[in-house]
Amino acid sequence: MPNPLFDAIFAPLHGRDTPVLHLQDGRQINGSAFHAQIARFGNALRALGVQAGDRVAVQVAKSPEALAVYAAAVGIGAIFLPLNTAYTATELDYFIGNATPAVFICDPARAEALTPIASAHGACLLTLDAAGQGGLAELGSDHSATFTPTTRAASDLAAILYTSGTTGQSKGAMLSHTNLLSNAATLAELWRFTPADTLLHALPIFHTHGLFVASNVALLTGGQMIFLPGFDAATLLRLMPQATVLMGVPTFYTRLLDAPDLAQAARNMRLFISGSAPLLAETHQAFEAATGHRILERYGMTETNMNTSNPYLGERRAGTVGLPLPDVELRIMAGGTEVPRGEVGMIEVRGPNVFQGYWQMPEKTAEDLTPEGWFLTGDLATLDAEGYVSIVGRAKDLVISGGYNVYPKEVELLLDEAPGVLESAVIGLPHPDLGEAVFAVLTPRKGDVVDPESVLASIRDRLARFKQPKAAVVMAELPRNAMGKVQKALLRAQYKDWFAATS
Ligand code: MCA
Ligand code: AMP
Repeated sequence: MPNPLFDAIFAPLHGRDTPVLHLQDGRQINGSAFHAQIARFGNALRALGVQAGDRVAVQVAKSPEALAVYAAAVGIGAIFLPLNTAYTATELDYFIGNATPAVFICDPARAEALTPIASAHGACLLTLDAAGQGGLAELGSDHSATFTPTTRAASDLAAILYTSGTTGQSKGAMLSHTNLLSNAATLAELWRFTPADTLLHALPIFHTHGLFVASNVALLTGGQMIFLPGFDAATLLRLMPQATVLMGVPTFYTRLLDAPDLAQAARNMRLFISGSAPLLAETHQAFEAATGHRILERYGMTETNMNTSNPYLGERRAGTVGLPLPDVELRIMAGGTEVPRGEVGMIEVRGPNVFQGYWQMPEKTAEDLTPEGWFLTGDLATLDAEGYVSIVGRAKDLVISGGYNVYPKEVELLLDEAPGVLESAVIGLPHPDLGEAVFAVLTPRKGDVVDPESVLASIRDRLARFKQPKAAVVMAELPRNAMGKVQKALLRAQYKDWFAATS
């Protein structure tokens, strides 16, 4: 196959005269028009000199054109690198410096601020705004709508997605054509996607969930998407009667449950899917009581795409992430051996979905990926008698806030630099809307007085907003165990009701 991912997902759009994308304003884009847009972008990027294997970095608002850039980059054999729109210039400097893309596409409003970063790392800066206008669109309009994809092997890279690290340093997960395509095909079959499906798409398209799980699966099966710029409960309810499937993070579902008329809106829906963060069993039950639908929960990671899913036809068991996908091997390990059923260990997975390693970080790759191909997920889980996986904790120090991952180390490193702060501990606390919210405990240097608000203000421009603590407190010192390790579990227990009490 000349270009496995492009040929399977985007090439079939050529000549399709039915809609592929429906927009909030009622506009529809049919397959051939979308394919023409992809072709123009692909030809424009080629004309700029972008070659197979080059990185194409993108930090732009969600739009059909932004999705077309993904397809174009894959089509010309480049490696697509999407970046969260919340990242600050400081964070972007790291990503662009680490990935050294040939092209960096950003919002026109940020172009001036980001020009020095692009030039410092040798990237050509282009723009694209939320309405699909900007430098790239202008270039594209000069190019042909006829497109021949660049030949790629199944093992060649199609994308790099950065995932923060427990050391505070982000790592670029390298994903091959096979990684993405095999997972999309498996999910499409398991979840019974057909060309008759219309996916309500309200997730961002810079992470695995919205880009690979949602968009790839819907496009691979010839379906349609109602492509929304973000989540808004009222808009989702209004458009739900025209859709068949919704994919969301648990916050989508808790917010929908608060909305009136959910049951009426959900009447024609075929499937509700949740992932990226734990869905509370009580949310699952409340959703079923309100709509009659049992949410199908699945589990995955940036490095592996999806690993497990509750069944489509069998029992969707609340509080579990279901069974390993048909082509994914999963084992629960402790001390180098598999634990007996029911006991807690770390999830390891192996299969065509497992990534190719971290971009230019062979030592980090070796820490998480064994020579036999097992990926050490850092998630703690049990298996029940029927093989359902329940995630019970994380071996990695990670907070998941509204489906976004926040690695405390990255936040602590910045907080520790604030005037008067001796050290900090960042933890996740239960939050009624976000599931978990980021919270900081600060200790003062001897003789200093620390004002939590000023400390939080000092990191405001350096860290994406969703990573910033929603609240901070000062303690004389952090609790430590005999080894000197900060006892975050004690802090979590002490402040567990903070957001319940303040929201
Ligand atoms: C927005 N804010 C947040 C979050 N989102 N703070 C903490 N956590 C968040 N998740 C902040 C904004 O910075 C802003 O702060 C304020 O909240 C309101 O912003 P707004 O954009 O209006 O928020 P929203 O539209 O209500 O967004 C909440 C959301 C969104 C819908 C839950 O975060 C979202 O779409 N999450 C999905 C994330 C996702 O796709 N994850 C998948 C990763 P201020 O007002 O102070 O400026 S892939 C993955 O995890 C794996 C592989 C998997 O299994 O899928
Ligand atoms: P990411 O960094 O975005 O790749 O996040 C991956 C992590 O999200 C996993 O290692 C899990 O800790 C978590 N995760 C994803 N889906 C679920 C789920 N359904 N239940 C619990 N945790 C999940």
